[in-house]
Amino acid sequence: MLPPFDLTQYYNAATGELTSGKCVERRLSDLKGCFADASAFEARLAAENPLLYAVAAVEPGQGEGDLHYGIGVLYPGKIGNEYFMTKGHLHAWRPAAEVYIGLRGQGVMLLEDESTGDSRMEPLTSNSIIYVPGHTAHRTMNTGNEPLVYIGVYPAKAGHDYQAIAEKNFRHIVIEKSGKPTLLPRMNRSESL
Ligand code: S6P
Ligand code: ZN
Repeated sequence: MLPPFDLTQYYNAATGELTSGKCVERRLSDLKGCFADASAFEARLAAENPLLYAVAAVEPGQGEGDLHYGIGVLYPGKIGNEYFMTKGHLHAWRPAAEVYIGLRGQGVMLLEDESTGDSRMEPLTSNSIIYVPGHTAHRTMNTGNEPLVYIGVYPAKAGHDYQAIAEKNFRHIVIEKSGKPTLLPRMNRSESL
């Protein structure tokens, strides 16, 4: 059956919109605890609960050698001076790596090695490619003014582990400083959690 292999079934390149697929939507309320400025988060949530991103997961097969991919649309916006972001996760099967391909918009990815804590910020824009090694927590941020659209390709058995991020969050934050995305250590992060 060919349709699962036809990207245009899921993504309209002309409009940048997801067209179908198993779509997950995340709103601001789903990202409680992710943003550094808790009072800015609560103030915004009291006013509205905007859609931050949607991901269409395409899962052609469940075999050992199969690949899955997610097409993500992350909307622009900020909470305080921190960009709209994804929840972020490690893969449940830790060795699983992932390749991100930027399709449109301007963003960055925050990558954090689980064992060393080493962090880096990589630009994610149209035509950029980011390799996320295994054992690496990853989170995407929209640093521009239009939707950020990207594909992430990963082993079928990768899975998602959101728990570690929910408990400790990333060691670093990305904020807008002097008009540019800037990587900073997170203040008040408890290592003992
Ligand atoms: C899956 C891949 C992406 C994310 C998507 C949303 O391995 O990394 O498809 O699922 O960017 O992020 P999150 O952190 O909410 O799953
Ligand atoms: Zn992933």
